[in-house]
Amino acid sequence: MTSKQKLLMNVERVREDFPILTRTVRGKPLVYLDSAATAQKPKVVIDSVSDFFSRYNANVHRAIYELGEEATREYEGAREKVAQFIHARSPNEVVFTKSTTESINAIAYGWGLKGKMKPGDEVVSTVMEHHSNHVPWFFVQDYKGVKLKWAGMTDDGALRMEDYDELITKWTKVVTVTHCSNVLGTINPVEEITKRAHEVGAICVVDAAQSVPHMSVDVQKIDCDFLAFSGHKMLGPTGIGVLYGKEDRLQEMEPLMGGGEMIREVHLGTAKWNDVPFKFEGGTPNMAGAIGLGVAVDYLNGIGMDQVRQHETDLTEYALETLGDVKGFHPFGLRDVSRRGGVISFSLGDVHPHDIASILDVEGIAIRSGHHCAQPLMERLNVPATARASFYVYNTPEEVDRLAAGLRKVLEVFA
Ligand code: 7TS
Repeated sequence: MTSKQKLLMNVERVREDFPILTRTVRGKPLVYLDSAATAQKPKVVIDSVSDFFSRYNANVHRAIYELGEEATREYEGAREKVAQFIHARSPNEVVFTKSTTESINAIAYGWGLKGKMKPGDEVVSTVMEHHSNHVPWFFVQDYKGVKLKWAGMTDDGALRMEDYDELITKWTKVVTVTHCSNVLGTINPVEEITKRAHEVGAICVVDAAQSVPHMSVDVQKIDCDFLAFSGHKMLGPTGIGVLYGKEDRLQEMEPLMGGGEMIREVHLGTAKWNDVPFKFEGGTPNMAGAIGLGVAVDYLNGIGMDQVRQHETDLTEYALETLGDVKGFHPFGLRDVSRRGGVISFSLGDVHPHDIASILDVEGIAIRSGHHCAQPLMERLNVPATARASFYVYNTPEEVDRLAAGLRKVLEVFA
C-alpha cells in the first residue's frame, strides 16, 4: 500500500465524525497517534452524554417517575448493547465499572482474595501485562499467600506458549493474560490459554483493554471466565469500563464495593447481596458514561469490527514499511501484522523516547513515550522506555507519512 492508495475504509468520512481532529496543535494539523492510551470521541458519543444531562438525567433503578424510567431504560439498553458486542450469553454477565483497572481489581479482590483462593494457590500471568493486570494480583499474593508465576516471551515478542507446560499445575487457580499487548501489539492465543487453564480446573481472566476496541471479540468462543475492558479506549467516555464474567463466576465472587443498590436487604450488621450484575454496582453508577459507551458500540458496529481490524492491519503494515526506511528506526514486536494490533513501539538510534515525543509534538504529532505501565516488559526488552505510535479508525497513511517526516526531523536535531 502507498499513502495514495485507497484504504478499504472511507477514513475521510469517519474523520468528519470526530470534532477534535479538525484542530491544530502548535499551528499544525493534529496527528493523533496515541489511541492505545485513550481514543478520540465521535460527535454522536459526545452528544449522547450532553443529551443525558439535558433531557433525562435521573438516578437509575430507583425512581418511579418518567425521567428515572427513561434513564434506567437507556442505561440497561447500553448493557444489552455491550453484551451483544462481546457475544455474552446475557446482559447479566456485564458489570459496569469505571475501567479495566477497576474490573481487574474487582476480580482479584472478589474472586481471589475474598472469594475462592487459598494460601498455596497459584496465579499464572505473563511478562507482557499492563501494571493493572500485575498489581491487583500482588495484593492477592501479599494478603493471601498465593504464589504468582509468569510466562515469558520470545525475543521477537510472542508469548512463550511452551512455558505453560511447566507453569500450569494442579495448584493453578487463575491464568491471566492480556489479549493484546499495549506495548508490542502482540495478540495472544487466549482461546488456547483458556483451554489450558480449564484442563486443571483454573479460571482464565483476560485483559481485553487493547482488543475489544480493535477487533471482534467473542467471549463464548474464547470461553474465558472473566474479561475486562475500558470505554474510553473504544470511542466511549472516560470513567466507564466493563467487567464481563460468566454468570456462575459472578455468583461466586464477592463485591468490592458495599453501598446502595447492591443489596437485597440490610439489617444492622448484616446484609444480603442483590442479584448479578447489580451486586457489583454499589452506589450511583456512571449513567452518562454507560449510555455514551452504548453509542460508541453502535458507532463501531456501524463501521463493522472486521473493517476496523482490517484498517488497522493495513496501517500497521504500511507504517512498518514506511518507518522502516527511516535511519535507526527499530520496531519492537512481531513482524507478522496478522498476529499484532495497531500499536508500534520503537526506538530511533539512541535518541531518548521522551525527546522523540517532544520533537514530534512541535510537528503536531502526538505519540506516547515511556514505560507504558509495563515495567516488567521493559525489563524483559532491556530498555527503560520506548516511543509508541498507535492507530485507530480515524488514522490515515498520510499521517504515517507525517510521522516518518517527523522522525527524520528528530534525527536532524540529534545529528
Ligand atoms: N490493560 C491494558 C492492556 C492497557 O493497555 C491499559 C491501559 C489498561 C489495562 C488500563 O486501562 P485503564 O482504562 O483502566 O487505564 N493502557 C494505557 C496505555 O497503553 N497508555 O495509557 C494507558
